[in-house]
Amino acid sequence: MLPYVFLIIFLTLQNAVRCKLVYKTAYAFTVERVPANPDRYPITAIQVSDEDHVVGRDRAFPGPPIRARKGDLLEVTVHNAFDDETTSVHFHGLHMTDNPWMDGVAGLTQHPIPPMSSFTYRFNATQTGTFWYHSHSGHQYAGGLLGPLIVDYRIGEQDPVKISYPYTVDEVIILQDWFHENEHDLYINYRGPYNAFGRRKRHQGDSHPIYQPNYPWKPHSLLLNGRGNFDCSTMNESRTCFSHSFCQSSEQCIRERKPLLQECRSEPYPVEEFLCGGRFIRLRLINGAANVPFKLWIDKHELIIVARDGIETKPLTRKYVIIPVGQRLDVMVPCTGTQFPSVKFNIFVTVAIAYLPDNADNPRIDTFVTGLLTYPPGTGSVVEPDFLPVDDPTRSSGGEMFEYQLEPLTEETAPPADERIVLQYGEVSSVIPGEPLEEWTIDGITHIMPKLPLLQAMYFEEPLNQTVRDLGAGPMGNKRRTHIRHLQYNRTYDFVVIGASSQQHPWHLHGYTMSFVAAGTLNRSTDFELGAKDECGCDGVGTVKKAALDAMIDWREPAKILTKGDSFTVPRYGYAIFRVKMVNQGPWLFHCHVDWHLGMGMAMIFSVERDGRYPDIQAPPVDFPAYLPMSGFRPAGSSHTNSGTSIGGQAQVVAAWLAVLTFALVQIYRG
Ligand SMILES: [Cu+2]
Repeated sequence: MLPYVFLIIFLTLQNAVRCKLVYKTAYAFTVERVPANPDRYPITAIQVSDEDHVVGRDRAFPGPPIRARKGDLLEVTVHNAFDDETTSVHFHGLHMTDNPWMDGVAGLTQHPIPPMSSFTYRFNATQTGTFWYHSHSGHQYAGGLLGPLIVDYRIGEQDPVKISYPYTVDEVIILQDWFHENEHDLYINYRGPYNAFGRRKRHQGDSHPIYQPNYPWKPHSLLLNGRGNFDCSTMNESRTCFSHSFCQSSEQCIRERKPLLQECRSEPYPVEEFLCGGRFIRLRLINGAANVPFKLWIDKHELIIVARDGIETKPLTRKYVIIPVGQRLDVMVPCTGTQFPSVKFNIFVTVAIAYLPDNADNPRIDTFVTGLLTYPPGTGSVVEPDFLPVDDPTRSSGGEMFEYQLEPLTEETAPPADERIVLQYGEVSSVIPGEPLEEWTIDGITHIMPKLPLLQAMYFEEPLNQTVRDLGAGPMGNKRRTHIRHLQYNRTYDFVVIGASSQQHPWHLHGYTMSFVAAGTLNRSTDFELGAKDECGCDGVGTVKKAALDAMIDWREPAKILTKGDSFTVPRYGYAIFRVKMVNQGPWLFHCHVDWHLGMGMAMIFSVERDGRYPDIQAPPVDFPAYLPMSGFRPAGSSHTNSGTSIGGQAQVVAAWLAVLTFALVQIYRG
């Protein structure tokens, strides 16, 4: 009887992605575009595979789980099997201390990996918790280049979560928003420069039509561990989303259409199941979306939040959780469902309502995805849920501030800062032919990536003015250039991030975990100077007023830490304040994690320097993707005090030039 029971459990659960407790330190990933149907709708997508994890077109992604222990030296080889695209991989949340070469930001910390070549990321896992990896080239992560990365405590070290909540089942849920158009088309359609499809809006009281960006507000489906269940029989080619009547604008929507490549699959995928065995199940929730914050709840179960962004939190019991883009929440689910005769309970995932701008007329995004929490023996019916997502009684409670109640388990007070830096972001729109329809700025600057990866330029002491880009003024007075903020090594900063935007934004800082000491909303009318009229004739938002800043927490005083993390939300017309000691040298990207906004300049570089350079970081790896130096390579040891892993400068020069030569030969051969 017993083997039979196990067989049933196995058969029931085999379809779920399992982040198995298989620890490996060496991974060999291949990334490529493949025909896929993540939600039964056929489309091309990006597959990440390795020898243990080739799942084919029914589940092209998420990529293979990276599972390691603290202290492990990880080697992740990425083979670029795209026909004609470069790539790079960022390990989201890992600090890469003194080793910014491994941060994976194409154009900033490395040249991207060329097609049909490989590069091995080598780094120490120095933190524990739930992280993820994703492409930091183009918009590839929106197309599926992503996967989970879990670091456990060393053998013999005690995991505080496991002590408090003895669990035997440990699962990953990675969530995505998904479209039936590829990420290139979504991005170009949003950016412009002009709208070929006749979408337009009018100035108030003006009959002159102007074009507006078509932002991909409403995903076609949501994916849970790479799978959703879009029902093609419900496809509505005149799908509607919502509009902004205050601006007399037409609706912003990505339409549905019959699939180009194949027919939709008629039979649904089995719903992902997670076994509630023992007293608790640990769920590691990762928001890998390009755009939307998620809300997740489990019918008739409570969720105990125990970690956020890899930092253990004081346990907080909630009926639902909000997971903004880039964030990770670890939750313990008490397996209390045994009192019911049935054995399966719905896990519901919807788009958190606060995602929409405050002036949306019809604020409903009804897309959702489900999973199942299943009790042994794993067979049986699904319990009638208390309510469906469409009837969610807490639907309208925004959730923008959810993360600011997740207190760290141990650290309670942030020390005073040495300096406060205020950063204000916002958008500019234009209707000038040939220009993007919308760009984003921080302090008036639309970020453009440098000509040469800044890290290499700084390390090899290239002249900065030959490295950065400066394209002059954009059409709305915004400055288009490489946006660098030079910060002093070992100095503690207090950053105030002001959002002059009608929507919330999910920010991420590479290389650090920050301590948040305040967050909230501002008054659009009274806390900001009056800005120029926008393209609809409405009053624009100018700089935040000094009085509003003066009312904020004093940076010269210690402050209670509300929460810690590497990814955070700034509410609509709101702010967040974090403190961070700059202990990790290098050029670290600070950016909105909405992939479409990052593309339109919503980013800047925190360059953490000692004496104007990065003298204490490791030497670059010998097999780094080739780049052509502006003024020749310099031996790594000549003017730097490198750590013990430094390699001989001469060998490095030879290896780098060999790489350049090989790349050139490959190009000639391919051509
Ligand atoms: Cu954004």
